[in-house]
Amino acid sequence: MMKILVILTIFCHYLAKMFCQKVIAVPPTPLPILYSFRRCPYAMRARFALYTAQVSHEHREIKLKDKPQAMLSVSPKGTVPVLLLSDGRVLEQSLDIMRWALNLKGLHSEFELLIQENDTTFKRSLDRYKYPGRYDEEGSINYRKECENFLLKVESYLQLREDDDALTFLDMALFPFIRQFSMVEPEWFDGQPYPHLKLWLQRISSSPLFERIMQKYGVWEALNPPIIIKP
Ligand SMILES: N[C@@H](CCC(=O)N[C@@H](CS)C(=O)NCC(=O)O)C(=O)O
Repeated sequence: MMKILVILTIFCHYLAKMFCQKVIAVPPTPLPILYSFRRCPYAMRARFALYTAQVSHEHREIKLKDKPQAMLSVSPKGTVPVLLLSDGRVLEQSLDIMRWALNLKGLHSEFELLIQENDTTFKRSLDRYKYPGRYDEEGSINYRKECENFLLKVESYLQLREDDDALTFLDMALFPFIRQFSMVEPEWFDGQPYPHLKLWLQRISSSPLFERIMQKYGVWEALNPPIIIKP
């Protein structure tokens, strides 16, 4: 069994090299390992995908201010989420983890654009809106307005979409960030006219899936028994 795993690891190493993916020389792990931080929106979208695709994995909760060496040695850039696959491949971007878990080959270009905008201009303005003291730039109301340009696009998309319960790749990718926006000034947000967006937020926030991905875990310690997630 061990021999087969070693041969498999070497083969995957070779394949990943061919396709320029990062691979590290670690002993094969029985299950993929997810380094995660509960409130991180990138980690949330990765967990959404892993749970939806029913990928069993080990969950390692980290502190952003005290990242474990085990994580930094597989991914020195030091952001979460990081997924270490059983064959030694390392996925260091939330969208890569989602694509891998959901076995996604391609996405409609309109959705790609929305996700790209979310991860760049919207995220930038959201951070400045959320932490007005941290950035010595324009006032937070201007950043809120910038965020709203994006919200309007999502609202129009949701308005056209058929109502169904299944969470899509786009939902998982955007929801954690838009939820953050809605929580900066909840009373102000309640008074705004985004009927489809509000329903969408409400539907996902109250879903059992969301409750599961937001389960609280203690910070990972190598000596403690592993937290195994079997979605
Ligand atoms: N492009 C990355 C971004 C991940 C990211 O920035 N995560 C934040 C937490 S939400 C992080 O780990 N920051 C490092 C730090 O705060 O030290 C992804 O999509 O996974």
